Amino acid sequence: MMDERQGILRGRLADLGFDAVRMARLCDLPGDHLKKWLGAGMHGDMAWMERTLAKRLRPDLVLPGAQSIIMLGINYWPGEKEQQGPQWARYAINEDYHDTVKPALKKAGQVLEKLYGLTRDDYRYYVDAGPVIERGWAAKAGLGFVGKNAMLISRDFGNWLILASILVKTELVPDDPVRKQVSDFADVGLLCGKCSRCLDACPTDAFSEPGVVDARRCISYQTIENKGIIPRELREGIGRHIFGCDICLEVCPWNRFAQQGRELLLTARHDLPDLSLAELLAMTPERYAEVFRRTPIKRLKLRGLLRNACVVAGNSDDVAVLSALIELASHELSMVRVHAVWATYRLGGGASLSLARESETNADVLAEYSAWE
Ligand code: B12
Ligand code: SF4
Ligand code: SF4
Repeated sequence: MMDERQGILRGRLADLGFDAVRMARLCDLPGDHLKKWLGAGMHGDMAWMERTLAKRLRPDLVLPGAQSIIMLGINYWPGEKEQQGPQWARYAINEDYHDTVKPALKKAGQVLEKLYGLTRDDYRYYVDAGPVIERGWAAKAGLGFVGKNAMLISRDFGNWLILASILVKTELVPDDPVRKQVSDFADVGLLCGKCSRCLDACPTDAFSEPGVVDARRCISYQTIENKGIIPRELREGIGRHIFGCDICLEVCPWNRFAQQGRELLLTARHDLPDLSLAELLAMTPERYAEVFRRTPIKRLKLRGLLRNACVVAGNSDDVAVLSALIELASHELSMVRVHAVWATYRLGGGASLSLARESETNADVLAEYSAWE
């Protein structure tokens, strides 16, 4: 079925900076998978995922009367640029996409209003933070397929799309999924064939099965979402990852179709990968606020960044950072001290901590010392 307005809509959305635009008709979602994932506690401390379960499964609870969903992809592939020092997830080396994509979604809403005679109450848009199973709807709309790495993989852009969505109280002509026989959301690995590179490459064994990430074991969760102590057994696997992880995306052969992003909705922060480990370990609150203002990293707070920097330091062989670590082993926050003690021992500097240890009273930090005896 042809619809002229829909053609105009696609063009306008592309002009606004959305690289992929696909539509799906809303329907009930098979909720078993998400319920099982939550039931097994794989969401860790992300309690908001439990609280929003009903809405995630029933878009009509988010927007009563919604009939369609527009799924949008923003290509953020920066081109092949190797990061020498601490590694940042690629999406994070930009100003916060939550802030830069929202204004474009607002304009997209205005386009919808004009074209379809809608009002502000007839649609709702989200990027990442809404109660929408974005990858499921994106697969349904044919924006790509869900890989064994759980990512929505596009045949035009590989693994490098940020997703956004607009629920609309209008019937739009739905697009086909990448293979027509796809009828639900569970076709994980549809175009993966025998490949299992992502599952094999994960350094912390976070995949409980293909397509299912146990967030508690995922570096992305541990370095971004976890606000407390990173479990000891996962620290080594974190390697050089200071914020997020792209390993299971990077190894995917579908990235041969990746194209450099237009950067219409993203503002690159080329300075971030240049920050050395020593600079990160020496961050002051003032410098942290200045450097990470407007980036997604601001939500980590200085304490989270110092914690992650300690883990990266403990995985390095850079003894030049030992003095900074020894200083952090007396930091006012026990969470930072725990990781600084771990890293200091890993770099062979444990003997220098005897004074810090004598004055230590926190149980978590004392447990870290004991682990090294
Ligand atoms: C919570 C969350 C996380 C958690 C949990 C990740 C996970 N795999 O679920 C953590 C913090 C670990 C995380 C990490 C990352 N995330 Co994240 N995350 C989310 C968030 C907010 C919710 C995802 C969710 O509902 N997870 C629960 C699981 C169960 O659902 P799901 O995998 O998304 O959905 C699928 C299943 O339900 C499946 N399904 C249904 N029935 C069945 C049955 C079976 C048997 C199976 C196997 C599957 C299945 O259908 C859905 C689609 O496939 C979304 C945004 C959103 N609102 O959706 C972003 C999102 C998924 N994340 C995103 C990104 C970019 C990342 C990272 C790459 C960030 C980084 N570089 O560090 C990593 C990648 C990790 C990975 N391989 O998944 C993007 C993904 C874009 C894309 N192209 O796929 C999203 C969509 C944000 C966005 N708006 O762009 N993330
Ligand atoms: S993002 Fe990293 S840690 Fe998480 S599942 Fe992928 S490879 Fe494993
Ligand atoms: S790396 Fe291989 S198995 Fe993993 S998502 Fe890509 S194609 Fe699928």
